[in-house]
Amino acid sequence: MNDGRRAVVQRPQSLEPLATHYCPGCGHGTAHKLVAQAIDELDLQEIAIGCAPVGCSAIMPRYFDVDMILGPHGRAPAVATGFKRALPEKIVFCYQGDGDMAAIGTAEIIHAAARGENITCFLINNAIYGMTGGQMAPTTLIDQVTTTTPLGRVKERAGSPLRMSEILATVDEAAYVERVSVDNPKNIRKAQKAVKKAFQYQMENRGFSMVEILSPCPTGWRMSPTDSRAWLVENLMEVFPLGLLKDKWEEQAT
Ligand SMILES: Cc1ncc(C[n+]2csc(CCOP(=O)(O)OP(=O)(O)O)c2C)c(N)n1
Ligand code: SF4
Repeated sequence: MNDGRRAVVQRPQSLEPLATHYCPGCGHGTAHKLVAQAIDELDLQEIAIGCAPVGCSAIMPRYFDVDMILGPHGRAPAVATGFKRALPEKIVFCYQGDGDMAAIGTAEIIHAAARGENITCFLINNAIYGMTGGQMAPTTLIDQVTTTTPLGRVKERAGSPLRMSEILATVDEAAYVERVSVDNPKNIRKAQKAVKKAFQYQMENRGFSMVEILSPCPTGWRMSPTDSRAWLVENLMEVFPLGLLKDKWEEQAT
């Protein structure tokens, strides 16, 4: 703006001025913005290194104006470990879908947390494999219809949804674990705080942090963007309740 007024809403400097390939109503765009805003606010653009996943957000290095690398499916925390150990002055983050983190990448994330790696991980949980056509993920809800569970996920055959945040919160060396959502502006503001805090913990050498972000996938869920937000609140949040699961530093202080 050149008339002396400041724009209220601006694109974060850490995001390229590009339209994304995400479907209408997809939560990845909002999650990207939250990560980029935190990078801007904490002045990390020159020292951040992002480890992108395989999944719909595999193309995210194109959207971010920070150093990024694409890890093999599920391996982002292992790649991030290497970067952080070799370049401890950098701020290293992983961004993973639930299929990426909770299926093929289960070992990498749990062991990164168990080692207390000083990295920041974001889990974008849409309870489905978005990119490959909407198959069941470990996070898929009981009775949820997917292309591989056309009659709904059956517990007796396919088990129950994995709650990664609850699992990681039990790991001794994990410092900070919180679950947030991008379904409405109020929750997006809370998510923004959590994303920023996770980066701050790394900056302060406090250890492993993870923020799980509940995120709509209207295409995979076969719903409109509006209906998918309502479905997220009514169903996903029931199984994946929002809130702080662990803050080792706050616990130690009390
Ligand atoms: C080693 C390997 N196995 C399987 C695949 C196929 N694959 C690509 S993306 C994906 C799942 C993506 O789902 P998710 O991580 O939940 O991300 P979303 O697309 O929903 O954001 C799978 C199984 C692959 N690319 N590489
Ligand atoms: S398939 Fe789902 S996760 Fe992938 S871009 Fe579309 S809405 Fe987003």
